[in-house]
Amino acid sequence: MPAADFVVVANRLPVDRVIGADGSEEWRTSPGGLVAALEPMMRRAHGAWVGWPGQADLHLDPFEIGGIDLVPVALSAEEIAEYYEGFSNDTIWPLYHDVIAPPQYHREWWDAYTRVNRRFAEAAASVAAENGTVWVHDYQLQLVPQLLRELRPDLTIGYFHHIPFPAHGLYAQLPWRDQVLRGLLGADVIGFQRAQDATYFLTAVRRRLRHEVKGSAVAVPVEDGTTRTAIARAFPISIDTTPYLELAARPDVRARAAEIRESLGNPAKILLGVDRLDYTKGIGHRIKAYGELLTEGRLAVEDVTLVQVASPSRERVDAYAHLRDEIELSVGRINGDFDTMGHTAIRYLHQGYPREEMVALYLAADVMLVTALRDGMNLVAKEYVATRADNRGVLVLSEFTGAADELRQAVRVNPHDIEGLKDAIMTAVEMPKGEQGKRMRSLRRRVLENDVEAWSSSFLKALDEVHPH
Ligand code: GDG
Repeated sequence: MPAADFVVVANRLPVDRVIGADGSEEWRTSPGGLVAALEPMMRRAHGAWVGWPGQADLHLDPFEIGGIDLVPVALSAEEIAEYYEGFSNDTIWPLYHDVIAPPQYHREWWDAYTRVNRRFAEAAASVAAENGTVWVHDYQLQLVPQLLRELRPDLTIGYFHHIPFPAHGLYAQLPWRDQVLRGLLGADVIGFQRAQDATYFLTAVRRRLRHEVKGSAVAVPVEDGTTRTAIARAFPISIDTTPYLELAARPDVRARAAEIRESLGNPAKILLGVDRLDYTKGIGHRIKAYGELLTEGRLAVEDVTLVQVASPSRERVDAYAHLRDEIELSVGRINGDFDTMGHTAIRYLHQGYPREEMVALYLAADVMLVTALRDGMNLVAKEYVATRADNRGVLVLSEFTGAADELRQAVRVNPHDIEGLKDAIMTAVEMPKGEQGKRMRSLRRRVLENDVEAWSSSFLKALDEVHPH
């Protein structure tokens, strides 16, 4: 494979292995904002993508799909358990989401994380062209920037952190806190979702490593006694708006939205939640508030239905298995108490759906509930807004999401405050059309002007400014 001028490094390759009915195998690109944002750049700059192909012990040679060179990194079943499910999803994920669930600290998990990060760094080092650019993504790979810099000092290295970065008092729990900061500081530009995340990171750098910090610039000491500059600041991610606009305008998708409403018994209002089944998303808080509104008679099951899509996620991690039990118990109780033969209180769907169906749901929803307790950005909020070309519908948005910094015209909530959440749901349900339109127009302007293409361009521009070639 020829050397690549632009390399993306992410935990997962942007493809899924599909086995046909006749047993034949093929790879299909998995649609996602990140791929869409980077594809043009990948084609232009001769790009490669380094990542895990999604199955244990799959040792594959690099291959090409849709004009992108894919460089698979193999992981054993034990490494998946320790590096991915363990350190990434049961140590870093809960710690960085404000310890909503208790983080587990295990030295073997850290060892596996270090080992696997090194493997990713080596793979990137082997495909990147002289003086090329490498963009590393997310919390599974925080050590890669520094490891890669050691192997290839000629490269320009960017890192983007998709999840929150915690306040110092919490971050300080991490037994390997200094190593992780040094790992990230191997990048020329370290991007975060919110200004607050960047501030927390810079505080940790100042307090733990005692490096000089001026504004968003860190003076990182290098071996010869001099320093190099690493920039840490916010680059709020967004969505590829085109497919959402197109799907929302398609007659069959619009007909499907009407059919969904019909099949729910034509309630006056449909409320919608769409989340991976994750304890950060505040699904339980949302259901609790909704259940109380039914109990108090402020809402009636004949008039409203809550559709909750909870797509299966990380089911082998204990905290997720417990969460599922908890949510399903409360959904069952509420439905048992309030359902009638013709109406259901909560239509709960523990399934993943194609994007067409998601857009039909967005179009059917009068109120979108995003009540995350902590969320890096929350793209669902932006997707809902993008699809509402009719300027109708209300977004209820937790102030603990990155999206809350930008989507100022949403109905803002603190999901921990159940009374406040109930009032916000009522405000949304009762909002007059005129006010819905005023708010939605402003929300849409924001999302359509700041799409994922604008996000990747601004990140790459910042990278170019620090390290011009
Ligand atoms: C992380 C950060 C940050 C969900 N269920 C289905 C489905 N989805 C799609 C949504 C959306 C995506 O998955 C979820 O993105 P979010 O941003 O809401 O949340 P995370 O998965 O936690 O993502 C987050 C993000 O990274 C990007 O930086 O915003 O804060 O946690 O696109 O639509 N899509 C389909 N079927 C489903 O059932 N097709």
